[in-house]
Amino acid sequence: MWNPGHIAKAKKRIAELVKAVNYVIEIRDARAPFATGAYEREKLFRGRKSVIVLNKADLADPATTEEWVEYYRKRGEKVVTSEKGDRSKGLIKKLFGEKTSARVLVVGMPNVGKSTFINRLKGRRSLKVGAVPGVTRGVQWIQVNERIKMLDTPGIVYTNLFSKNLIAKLLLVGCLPPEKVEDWEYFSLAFEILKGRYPGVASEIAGDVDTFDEFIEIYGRRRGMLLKGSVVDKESAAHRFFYEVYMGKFGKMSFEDPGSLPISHEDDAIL
Ligand SMILES: Nc1nc2c(ncn2[C@@H]2O[C@H](COP(=O)(O)OP(=O)(O)OP(=O)(O)O)[C@@H](O)[C@H]2O)c(=O)[nH]1
Ligand SMILES: [Mg+2]
Repeated sequence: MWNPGHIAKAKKRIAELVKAVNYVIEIRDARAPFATGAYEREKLFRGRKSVIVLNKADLADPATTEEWVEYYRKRGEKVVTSEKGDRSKGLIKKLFGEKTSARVLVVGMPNVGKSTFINRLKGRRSLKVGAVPGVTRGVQWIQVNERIKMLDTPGIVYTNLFSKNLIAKLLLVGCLPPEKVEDWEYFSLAFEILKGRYPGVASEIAGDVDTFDEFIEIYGRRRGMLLKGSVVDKESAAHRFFYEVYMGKFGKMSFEDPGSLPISHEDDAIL
């Protein structure tokens, strides 16, 4: 599975850099806040004050996001939501209140919107962002305003992605590039999760289908993704389909809710 050298390196650097900050902002995807927290949180943060940001809230089901906010608040976590179009001033107030100064480490999985979030706070695009995981490769300090400095970092994940459910959900929100998913089983599982929660997405495209194989055959043909002899290029079609899902093309969707959680990512592995 996907664990390029730069992720392992990034974790090492983060473990060092956390010593130089007094605040950690943890960016998660509002569509799957549990799955997108699958990294060594306690080990990395060393007891620093932290806040969970449920980002891309504009792509998630608003009622489910509300449930997540409550869930984390009840557990004593500070949590805020963020979405496309949020203004810098309001966000800074929500995050820091009247605090005089802060040095902040921004962490999270690949593609959850870390760099975008820092740009949003700064009020202009100073960091490179992109629609595929793995855009930020190194760490970089950004002066957000006179009193707040932020450190952008590359995306991190568990070194060992042991849970199939977890992999499927990370695929649905774009933390894992579909091209790097070697086993078709993960596409099928992700499709089951999507179809279980939003049956209309599959049926609108392909009618009444049971399996991902049947679905992608129809989807690929409708998109004209054909090889020689009019055979559907299933692999490319699958990649394109999951790209469209994570980019929010099929509307607002949430892939987890607090009521249906395993207790830990380790428990998720045996489900
Ligand atoms: N709809 C929506 N898209 C967002 C939001 N935040 C970020 N994005 C998009 O998500 C993609 C990833 O954004 P980045 O800021 O590059 O994410 P990152 O976490 O820095 O990614 P890496 O550096 O690859 O780990 C880009 O296409 C952004 O435009 C959001 O709140 N809403
Ligand atoms: Mg980035």
